[in-house]
Amino acid sequence: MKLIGMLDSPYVRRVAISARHLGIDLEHESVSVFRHFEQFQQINPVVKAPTLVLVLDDGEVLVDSTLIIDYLEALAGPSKSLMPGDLKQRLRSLRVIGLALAACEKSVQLYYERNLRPADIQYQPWVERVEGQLAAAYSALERELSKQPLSGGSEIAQDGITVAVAWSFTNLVVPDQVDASRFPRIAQFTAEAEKLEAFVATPIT
Ligand SMILES: N[C@@H](CCC(=O)N[C@@H](CS)C(=O)NCC(=O)O)C(=O)O
Repeated sequence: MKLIGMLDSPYVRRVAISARHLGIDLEHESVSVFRHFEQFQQINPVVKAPTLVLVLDDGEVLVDSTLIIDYLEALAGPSKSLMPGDLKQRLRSLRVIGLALAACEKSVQLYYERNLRPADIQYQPWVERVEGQLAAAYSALERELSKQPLSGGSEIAQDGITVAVAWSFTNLVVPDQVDASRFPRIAQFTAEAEKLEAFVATPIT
């Protein structure tokens, strides 16, 4: 199976890191949705990163990081799962992942607004709305971490992977939006996660 997309996409990176933790060997091809649009179109006409090419199944493709991870989880089997079996902990994990994915989405929207839309047609009320949503997502995450720390080190799970990937991504693309002193638990957790082998092997830049 081949994972298509750049590692500076948080969605591609969370799939790559999850695959490593699940013990699944994925071939990776760095194709950009912007710089290599036509090449990407040949692989997946919808041009969404990540795309997983299921080489053994006639080159069928799968999109959306969460759906790809769901498939990889099924391949790896329950003993390797990165999701808690306990219902209460699973709910908490889903809540944390949802917030981290919202932070990724809002960071992407701000990045696109700043870098793709010409400055003279940028719409400030929309920008402020997205900035507020991004801050709300990280504030809610910080509260979650103060209630219960995330498992890290060799125990890192899907919630921790997604939080760390999201925080590193926001710091890469819209660093002015995140002040580590306002979100100390997220910043500290990410600093530790970025030292893990799977993170080091899948660098964001
Ligand atoms: N919900 C999707 C979001 C994927 C996404 O938006 N990826 C971006 C790259 S970071 C992309 O494909 N952008 C190109 C486009 O939407 O045209 C996921 O989790 O995979």
